Amino acid sequence: MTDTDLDAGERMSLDELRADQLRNLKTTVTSVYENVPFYRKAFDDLDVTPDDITSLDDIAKLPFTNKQDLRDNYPFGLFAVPREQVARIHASSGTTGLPTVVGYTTGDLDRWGSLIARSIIAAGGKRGQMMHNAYGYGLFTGGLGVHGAERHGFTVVPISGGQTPRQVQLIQDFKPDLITATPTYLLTILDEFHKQGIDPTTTSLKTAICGAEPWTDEMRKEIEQSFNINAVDIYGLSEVMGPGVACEAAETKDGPTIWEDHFYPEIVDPFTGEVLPDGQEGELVFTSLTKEALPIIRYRTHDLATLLPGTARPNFRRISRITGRSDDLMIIRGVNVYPANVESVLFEFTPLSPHFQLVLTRPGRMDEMTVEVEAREGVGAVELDGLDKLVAARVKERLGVSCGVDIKMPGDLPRSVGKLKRIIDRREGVR
Ligand code: DLL
Repeated sequence: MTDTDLDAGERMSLDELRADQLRNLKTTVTSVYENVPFYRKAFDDLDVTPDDITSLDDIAKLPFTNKQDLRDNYPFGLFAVPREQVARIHASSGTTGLPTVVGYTTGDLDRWGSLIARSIIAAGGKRGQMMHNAYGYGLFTGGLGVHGAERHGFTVVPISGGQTPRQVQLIQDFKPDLITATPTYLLTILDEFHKQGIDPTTTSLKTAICGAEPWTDEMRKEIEQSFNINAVDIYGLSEVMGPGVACEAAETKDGPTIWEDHFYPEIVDPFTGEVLPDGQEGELVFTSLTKEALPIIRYRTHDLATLLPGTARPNFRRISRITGRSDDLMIIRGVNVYPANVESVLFEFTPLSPHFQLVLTRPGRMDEMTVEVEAREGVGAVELDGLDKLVAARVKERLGVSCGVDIKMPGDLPRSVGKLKRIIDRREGVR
């Protein structure tokens, strides 16, 4: 990484960055006030106008936007430009209800592509390299979002998710330097290497850029060692843009750097909405600064994280790894647990593979959680004897929650081709 690899946005001084952010915040706020009836009403309800924004701190005067607001204005009600100026539509399915629909002008797509290139370079990629893109194509922002790298000097292989034997073949034949996939799908690809008898450490791959779902440093180590590559974390969400809102730098691997010249971050108390100081954990909130088709004000992500000072890009703050989404919070006998917490514990046990799911039941009045986890290939009965009890005891010790543990044979659990569903909810009448 040399200074010449940095783009103009990354080279701004802190003063220039703050001035740029304020200028773009004012433009964004004016655009939504004038063009989006939903925001006009929300601003009027709070008695705030674009003229009230004279410093970045004034952002706290603005209303929040929730996923439900996108649904209430389905499909195009929050767009700030005429539909004819929208060049691309994406949507996120969500588990219930209407999808949330997002749109991009050609300018938005250009900026997105530049941020993808910036992310790949931060991740350790170099222009001229080939990228095997195994994020799903279609309405999901992962595939087509990352694909934007093709206009910035990268060769993109648009394989999408699925057809796993073919993924292995194309990695072997095309010899890409970079791979993009959810961490759990990368594990599925890893299994396929073993199945085909190919040593995954011998591929051309140097870097994996993984995101779209929570994963732990333990999982990173598993991926890095199994493929003999670097693995970095990329974060994003469709309502704010898609992949590339933030990305980790290869040299520090200390949490995704937020591309703050385009997205202004805040952390708020998830219950009261009060803005919290940097360093305190809470819900991530983003305001877009440069989007035209769907500018978004103080979007409540439901992702729980901490804002940290910049390192590899000193002027841009980082997010800690996402602990979990508030939607994935399980409250087991009064104790809060996220799947990632369980993932960290399971990695302590070498006979266990990284393939696991959490089954929720409610046999009586209380919720119960059973950890279903596969043994690693080749592990014998002796090593597994009594291991379920040891794992349950360790989960209790580390997370404070009692659970059942059911150790499965390799291949017994469903595999991911994209975002993995970790929580299987079998509680009657819940949700
Ligand atoms: O998942 C965009 C994306 C695609 C990001 C590819 C990275 C790579 P959505 O489908 O709208 O967009 O889902 C967004 O996924 O609010 C988080 O809960 C979760 N998420 C995304 N990246 C990460 C990450 C894409 N690195 C939701 N770590 C977000 C943890 C992540 N969770």
